[in-house]
Amino acid sequence: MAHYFASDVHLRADHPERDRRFSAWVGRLTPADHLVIVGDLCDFWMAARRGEDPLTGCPSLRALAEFRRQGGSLAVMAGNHDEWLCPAYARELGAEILTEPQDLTIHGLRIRLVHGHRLGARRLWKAGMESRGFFHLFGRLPGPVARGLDRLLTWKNQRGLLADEERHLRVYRAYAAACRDVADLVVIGHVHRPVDEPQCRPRLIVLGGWQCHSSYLCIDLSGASFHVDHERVDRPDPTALPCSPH
Ligand SMILES: [Mn+2]
Repeated sequence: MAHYFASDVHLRADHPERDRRFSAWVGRLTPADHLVIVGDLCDFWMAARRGEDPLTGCPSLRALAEFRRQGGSLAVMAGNHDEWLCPAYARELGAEILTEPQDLTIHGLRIRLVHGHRLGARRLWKAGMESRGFFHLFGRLPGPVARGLDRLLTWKNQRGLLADEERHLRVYRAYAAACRDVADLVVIGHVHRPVDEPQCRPRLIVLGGWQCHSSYLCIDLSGASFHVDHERVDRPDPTALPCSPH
């Protein structure tokens, strides 16, 4: 029995390799395991445009529902991409929805969980995209317009990616340091570059996105171990750069 944490899978129908890889990983969990998704399980594009019927055609969501049906424990925290999909996660997947910040103690290890987009590093225009109004508007746009907007946002995110990641990581490190009285381990998502800083107190782990690797945290009786697996990415998304935007 183990506790697993992953985030930023960014499931979307036009990236089936990522979907297959994550669903295979979920399929290897046992019914005695616990899984926490720390935000952005689904990408905004899918969340906005398939909100009423999220399970159809998505192997990863079906795998999560099956994991839950067999007795596995599933909890999901909202990210900036999928906040409006949380009622569907609860209804369709049987997931417990976690609010942030979330504090857990597992085998004596005190853990602070947040997705990371609300810690103060994101740009104001991105915060505007998290509103329910924008979500519904995007969901009603004609397909070609939505895809064009999606490509524009991806391009804009990629342009400033390294600086953006560094800005977030500075904020994350300060946040983790401020949690030292309440946590031994601070686990954050949103930034897609996986980071583990075991020398820090508390230890900071950025779970990393699933665009071009599989990464997750496992906590069991032997402690906390962070896994980043590049080898299972047999066919990376052709559009993915070393790390993709959050
Ligand atoms: Mn995010």
